[in-house]
Amino acid sequence: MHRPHKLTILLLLLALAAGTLCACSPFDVASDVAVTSDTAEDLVTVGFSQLGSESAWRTANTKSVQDTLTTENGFFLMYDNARQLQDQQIKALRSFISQRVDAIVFCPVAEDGWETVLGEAKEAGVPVIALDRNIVSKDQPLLTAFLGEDMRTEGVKAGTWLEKELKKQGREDEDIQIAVLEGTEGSSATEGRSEGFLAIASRHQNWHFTAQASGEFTRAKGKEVMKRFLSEFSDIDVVIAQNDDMALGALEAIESAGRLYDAEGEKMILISYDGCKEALEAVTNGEIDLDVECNPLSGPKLKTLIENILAGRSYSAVNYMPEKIFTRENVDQYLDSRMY
Ligand code: GYE
Repeated sequence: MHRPHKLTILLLLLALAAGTLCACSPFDVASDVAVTSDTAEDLVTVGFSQLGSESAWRTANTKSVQDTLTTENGFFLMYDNARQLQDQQIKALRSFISQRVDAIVFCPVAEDGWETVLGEAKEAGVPVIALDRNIVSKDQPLLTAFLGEDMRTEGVKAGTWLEKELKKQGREDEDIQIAVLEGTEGSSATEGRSEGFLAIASRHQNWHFTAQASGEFTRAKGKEVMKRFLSEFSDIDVVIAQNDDMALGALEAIESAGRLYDAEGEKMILISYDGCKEALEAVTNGEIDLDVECNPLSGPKLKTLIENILAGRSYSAVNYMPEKIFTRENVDQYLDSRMY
């Protein structure tokens, strides 16, 4: 592997050991490991640009990568948190390229806008993996590989479940008012889930999208937007929150407005995505009716993918994480072992 970046690692590690590393360094590096020049030579350097820390899901995803790409496993991980700013992600990617890392991993905050920087990575011969979210299809050839979740299929699962649930309740011909708390605008998570759900909704003339707004994948914003929906619309049958944090925020707003049940005692149907522990508890309680899993534990698959790419072994360019759905019927068997 290229000498200059190994030298960079070595200098970073020596600086850490001497306690002289500048606190304004853009990257977090593990500080509790003693690495000698010999081992530094053997480590695979990976630049990881995480898009932010907006949700429990995101925290679990970051942890999975950090717990897997460790020095014990042969990696030197450079981590940057972009705090939802695409410009910051682009800056981090450029920095990784100039440090000649062996591979770049990034979770794209938005689908579009990567063409130039990915072209630079290609030019420099640095393989790039998009993790979790994807980028627009025209730019996908600039990626070495994608490893993430099938957001469109997640949306289809939500729509299909709602179809069955309404039938079960004998409401398949009723007018159904749906409120949607969308995620980050322009992200593949938002686009894919909306598109997948819409594919099913388009079969039902009686499903109406009463309210739709972004809750930015955060609990606080989910609560705020739901509060507004409740004050503007007296009749909401179904709430779809495109992640658990927004669902939990929305639930707080719904419960404090006393609107979980309507005058006829009919429960508002709540659908969420992710499957984090706190939301699964709300599934057990019967507050959330469906949670479509989005699997953040991609670290181990990512490790294998990077190893295959760098060793010149065959690998698949598109890789999806396995995902389930959770309802009151099956949630108990998963709750105890849920780590996030
Ligand atoms: O659902 C949400 C997160 O991109 C799949 O982003 C991910 C989404 C996830 O912040 O909680």
